[in-house]
Amino acid sequence: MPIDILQLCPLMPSLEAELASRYTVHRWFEADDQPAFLKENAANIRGAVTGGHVGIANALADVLPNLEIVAINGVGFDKVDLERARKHGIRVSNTPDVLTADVADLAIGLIIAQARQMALADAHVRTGDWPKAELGLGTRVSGRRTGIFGLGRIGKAIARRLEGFDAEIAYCGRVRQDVPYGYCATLEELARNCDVLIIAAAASAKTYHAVNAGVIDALGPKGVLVNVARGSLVDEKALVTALREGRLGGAALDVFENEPHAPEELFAMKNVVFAPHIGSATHETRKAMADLVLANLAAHFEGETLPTPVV
Ligand code: 8YV
Repeated sequence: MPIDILQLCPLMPSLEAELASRYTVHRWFEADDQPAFLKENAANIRGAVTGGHVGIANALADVLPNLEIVAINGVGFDKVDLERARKHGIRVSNTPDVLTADVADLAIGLIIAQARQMALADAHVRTGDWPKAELGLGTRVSGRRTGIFGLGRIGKAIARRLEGFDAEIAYCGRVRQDVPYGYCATLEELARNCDVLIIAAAASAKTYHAVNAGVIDALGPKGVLVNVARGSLVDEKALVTALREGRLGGAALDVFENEPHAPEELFAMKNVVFAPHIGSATHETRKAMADLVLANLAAHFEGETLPTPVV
């Protein structure tokens, strides 16, 4: 008997094809009549595949009585209620490590793009403005004081890359670590002591809106906020207000509170750089993530230990 899997969001075509060859896949995000779908299929669903930014709502998990595993195609598990999963004996897996380098690369790319006005520079050439006027000056990246909030796998990979830019590196995290970087006990202290603040911490109830108006003001009118973690870590309203009032120097954002929507108030600001949540979006990494999703599902249904378990 093929195993029924619920797919909660679009996935890379090759992963979708592989899933379809191994399981009976139900595409939840395309179900027109969800109540009717559940009536017919809910009892058969034994696995769910979802994105890190999508997770699974408790309201849905509650009506899947035979759900055994939630395989997340991403490292973040903030959209899955782990307590509930533990209570109901549901396994949860994610895709750590394989995306670390890409997310760290993007953080560095965003820092440079914001400081050296890469998007404006590109447009300056394409639109034919170059012969008419010079592009204004940017800001030096090398040697800048850089703060990292969250010195986990991704935070450390960002720090290693920043070493190559002779950056003065400090961090703030759950614990002080044995690393050659400055430690700040609070995020506000970190913000006060850096020019670029990179958010690389996991999203949780504890880190919700960790970057608030106080932190933004501590970063100040010359400071730049870079977020490659989750939108929920930043109070986006406070960020928009600070940028509008010139109380913050700039921002480079890959993640937002209400994806796929970024705050429109920022669209015209030249000191803001955007990316549409592409931290892990390379062929190489998405393939490695897909392999892990498949390996976790296969291990579970064969009664083996999960390669990358969260629960
Ligand atoms: C992806 C992510 O955008 O790893 C995560 O937690 O948010 C990203 O890698 C997403 O999960 C792809 O499904």
